[in-house]
Amino acid sequence: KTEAIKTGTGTGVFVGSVPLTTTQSGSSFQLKDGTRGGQYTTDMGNRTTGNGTLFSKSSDTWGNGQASNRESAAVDAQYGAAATWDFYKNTFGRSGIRNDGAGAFSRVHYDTGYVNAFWDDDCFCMTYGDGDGDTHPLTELDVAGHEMSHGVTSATANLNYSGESGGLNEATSDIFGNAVEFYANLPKDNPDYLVGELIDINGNGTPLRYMDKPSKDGRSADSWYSGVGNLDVHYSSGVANHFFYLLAEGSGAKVINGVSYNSPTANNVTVTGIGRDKALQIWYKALTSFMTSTTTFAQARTATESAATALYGAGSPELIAVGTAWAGVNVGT
Ligand code: ASN
Ligand code: ZN
Repeated sequence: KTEAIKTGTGTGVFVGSVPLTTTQSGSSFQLKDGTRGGQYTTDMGNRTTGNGTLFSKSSDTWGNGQASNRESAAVDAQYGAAATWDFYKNTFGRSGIRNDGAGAFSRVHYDTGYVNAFWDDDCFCMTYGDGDGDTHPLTELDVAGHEMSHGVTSATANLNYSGESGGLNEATSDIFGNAVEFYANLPKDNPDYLVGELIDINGNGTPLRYMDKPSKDGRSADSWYSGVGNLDVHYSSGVANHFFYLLAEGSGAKVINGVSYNSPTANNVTVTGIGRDKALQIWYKALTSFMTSTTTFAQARTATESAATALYGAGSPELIAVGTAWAGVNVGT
């Protein structure tokens, strides 16, 4: 059959109405993107094995915004993979998760009542559950960016997923996941420093994590202490999430896109932010050039200082801000 690259329209649960790059194959359309490494989305049919069935139909209009329509979560997933691709390409010049031009596929409707989403290096694929009661898919953009960034970490620093390096691994995913949300800048998913604020995983409308003050979730660390590496990696991540927020936005109270933040610091430090764009360049350079599988928070400070020196110069205000932000989370003071 003749294949052609098309532009369809989708309405996701969380992304709202968005354009999607699709494939026409003969008389049918597929949720497959020939412009970004062939990324596609499949329906797992609530199974946990196999790779599901490619979304395919006779028109190029997908989903209706309701979770009960099986295409809606697929629209979110397909858009999330595209936005993540574009974010890495246009921000860092990275071509796909492994920087080899290969696209990752996404699997939706995994299992029943599955309240998680995960990246898997082996299938080179993304998987989403439908959440509690199969009515709350985990397909928000910052989750998509978070999970696929686990693939980027695997392909680069390969931070071990336990202890302090595990916290850095998780923080890397939160940092880049939220950056994908800022990159896409969708009216229906206001960019913020909250993780998973739309998926209502707690059932009371609160986000999963807060980067300005990680302890707002009741469990995450705001700053480093001896033994922070014994926390679950989703809570020790707070140290580096908080560092990143401070570096980008600075300490104290701030309103960004209508969301109020108030970021405290350790050691009575005042941090002046250098902006999200520079903070992202520093984190990416540190991850891809200076961190290793066993990097600790103290070594992450050195890695980001090396990155800031390489990018902005010795004695640059950016380098000084990196040190101040780490001091604000009690690392290396
Ligand atoms: N959603 C989880 C995460 O990315 C999956 C896991 O436990 N790795 O952190
Ligand atoms: Zn994660």
